[in-house]
Amino acid sequence: MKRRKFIKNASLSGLGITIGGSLKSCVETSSDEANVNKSKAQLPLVVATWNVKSATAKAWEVLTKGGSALDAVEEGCRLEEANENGQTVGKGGLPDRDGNVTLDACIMNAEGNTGSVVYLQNITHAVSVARKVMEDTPHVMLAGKGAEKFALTKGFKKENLLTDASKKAWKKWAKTSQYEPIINIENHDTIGMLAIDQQGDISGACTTSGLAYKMNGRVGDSPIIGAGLFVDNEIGGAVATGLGEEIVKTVGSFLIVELMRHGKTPQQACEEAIKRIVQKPKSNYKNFQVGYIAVNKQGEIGAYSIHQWFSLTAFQNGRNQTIQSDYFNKNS
Ligand code: SD4
Repeated sequence: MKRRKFIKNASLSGLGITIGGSLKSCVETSSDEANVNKSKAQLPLVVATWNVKSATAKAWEVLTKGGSALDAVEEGCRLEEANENGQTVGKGGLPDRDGNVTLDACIMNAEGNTGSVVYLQNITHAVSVARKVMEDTPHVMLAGKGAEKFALTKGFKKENLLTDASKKAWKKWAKTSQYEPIINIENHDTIGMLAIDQQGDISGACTTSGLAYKMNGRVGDSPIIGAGLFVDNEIGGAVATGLGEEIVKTVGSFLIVELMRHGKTPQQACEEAIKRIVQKPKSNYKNFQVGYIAVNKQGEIGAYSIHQWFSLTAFQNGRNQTIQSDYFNKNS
C-alpha cells in the first residue's frame, strides 16, 4: 500500500488538474472536479521528466502559436540537448567508461510513426536526427557511425560533445573505475517529453546520453520504442527515465499505453508499470530508480517512480510547474 503514494502533496492547482493533495487522487477521483477536468481538457499541454522548465516553456511556446505536438517536443528537447551544464543529455553528457559521449534518442508522432538513433556520437541534437530518420528514411532506427553519417548528410554539425567538466568528472571516476549506474543527478536527467497540441494530437520524444560510465556500446531504453517512449494518438503517451535495462525488460511505456487503453488512468497505469518492476521475484529495486510519466487523450497526467527524488514538469493552462515526488518507500 505504501508504494501507492509516490507522488503526494503535489499542488497542481491551476494546471487544470487540481488535486488537493496528490497527483494520484486527481486522476483517480470520481469527484465533480475530476469530471469537469475530463470534459474540459486543458489543451494544449506539455509534460516532461524532471525539472526542465525551460524546455517545457519552449514546447509551450510552440504549442500556443498553433504548432504541432511533434514540433513542440522536438524543440523542447533540443533546448536540453544544447545545455552544456546538463550532464545527462546531448552536449556535455557524461561519457562511457572509455570517454566516449554516446547519445540515444527517439521521437514518435500522432500518426504512429517513429524514428530513433542509438550510439550517436559527435552530434548534439540527437532528437532531431531521430526525427529525420522518421521522416526521411524508410527505417525506424539508425546506429553509431551510420547514424552520424546520416546526420552529417542532413546538415547537422560535427561537434566534440565531451566538455571540460564532463572530461574532468570521467577522469576522476577512472581513477577507481567503480561502476554504479549513476542516475537522477541533481534532479535533472534524461528528458522525456509528451505534448498534446491544440488539435488534440499527441507526440513524444526522449533524449539522453544514457548512464554515465556505461560499457562502451551500451544502449538503454530511451531510443527503444515501447520501452523509453510510446504514443498512441487514440489513447495517450508514456515516457520513461531511470535504469534503462529494467524499463526495457518490462516494455514500460508500451505497457502504460496499453493499460490506459484498457481503462486505467495515466496514474494507475504508471503505478502498475512500476509494480511490474518492483514485484518481480528477486527484484533489486532498492538499488535503482525508474520513473514514468503519462498523459491520456483527455489531457490527464500521471507519474510514478520507485523512489523519491523524481519530478515532472507540466505546462498546462498557462502555468509551468515542476512537481516533486516526495514519496519514498521507507519500508522497502
Ligand atoms: C538509460 N533511461 O540510458 C536512461 C537513463 C536515464 O535517468 O533515464 N536516467 O538507461
